[in-house]
Amino acid sequence: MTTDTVRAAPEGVPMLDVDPFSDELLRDPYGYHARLREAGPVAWIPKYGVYVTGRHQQVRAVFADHESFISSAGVGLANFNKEPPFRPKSLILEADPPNHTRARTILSRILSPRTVTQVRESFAKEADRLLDGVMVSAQRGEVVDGISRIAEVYPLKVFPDAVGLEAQGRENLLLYGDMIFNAFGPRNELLTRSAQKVQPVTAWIMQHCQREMLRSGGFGDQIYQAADAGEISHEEAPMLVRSFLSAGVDTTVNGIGNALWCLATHPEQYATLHADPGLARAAFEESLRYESAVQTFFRTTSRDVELAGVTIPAGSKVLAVLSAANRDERQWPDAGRFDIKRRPTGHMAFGSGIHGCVGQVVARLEGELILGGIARRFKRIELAGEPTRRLNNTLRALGSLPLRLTPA
Ligand code: OVM
Repeated sequence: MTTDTVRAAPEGVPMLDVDPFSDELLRDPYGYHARLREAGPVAWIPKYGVYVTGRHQQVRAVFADHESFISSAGVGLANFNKEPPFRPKSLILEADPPNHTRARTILSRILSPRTVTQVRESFAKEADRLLDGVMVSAQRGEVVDGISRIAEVYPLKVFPDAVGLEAQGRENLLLYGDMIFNAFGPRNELLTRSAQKVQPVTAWIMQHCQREMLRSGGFGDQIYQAADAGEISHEEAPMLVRSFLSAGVDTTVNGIGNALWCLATHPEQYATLHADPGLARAAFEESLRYESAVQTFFRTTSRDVELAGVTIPAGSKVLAVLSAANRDERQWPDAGRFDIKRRPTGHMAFGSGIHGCVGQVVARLEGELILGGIARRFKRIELAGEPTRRLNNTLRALGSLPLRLTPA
């Protein structure tokens, strides 16, 4: 089956004749998101023959009902019950209970709030070190690229350090992330191009999931300790380390990059943050709502299931547009306004339910430390040129973000 198969909308379901994975809509998705929410609580995309929802209530309902909207058939467009997965399935992302529960229990223990108190000091030191270097550039009057100097550097340092990965070759993590997040979409140009490097990058990733490659005591080693304790098999352990290396870098890179973009384009909001750097955590949270790094995930129906009055037949793919839910006026007053004082509890940028981001405490720590460090050092943050986009089927990503940072 090709992705060009056009299928008529099921009776009573509004049709949305768009390609959400086209360059045009990936570049600027917000007009289509508004049309998606207006079309109805559930709509149909003929190009891919999938159901789609972009309202907060329904996105939340899909994630809440993990027995009807399953993950084991893949959380991308591809249905793993009909075609083989492009890589061995993730033991946590692409799994349902009870298998999912075993993996989730281990990862949520390793990435617990207690862990965050343990790594906080070293993460803070690295943020300070990085931003002191940015300060030197700013004092010289140089334009700083918020992506290559800040957003890519910081997560690529602190998270792999915590996992226990050697320093050499970490750029592979960015290439791998780009590829797997493209692979949740259709087999378009974007996927084809990023998948060209798949062999050497995948080999590097899998090699670095082995116990001998991981510092003792790090997040990776702790997975092997769980295997020693009999919670998972020793064959499963490297696959769970792979989840760290898949989900832990490109997500936070873009969470931070998008937050910098939000602040640079909303000077009055940055002034508020600069006046009270204690708002850093709230500012990061609002930027996740407003400009979500992970835009979409699919689910697959395990049975005929009703969603907002529409009966979705078993075996259907359902596209949940997290970023559209995050700007749904039904949920958020003045949804299109970036407001760091909003406290957007219940946003969908980390998903929700049993598959809700297991690393969110670490992601928030990284965002808070970078935004707080910037807020304390700089009076203003402004665009010094046009940002460029790095298009990805799932991630909202910037390729470059030229910034003028004014020391306080
Ligand atoms: C995984 C995985 C990969 C990508 C994303 C993700 C957002 C998880 O391999 O488990 O969660």
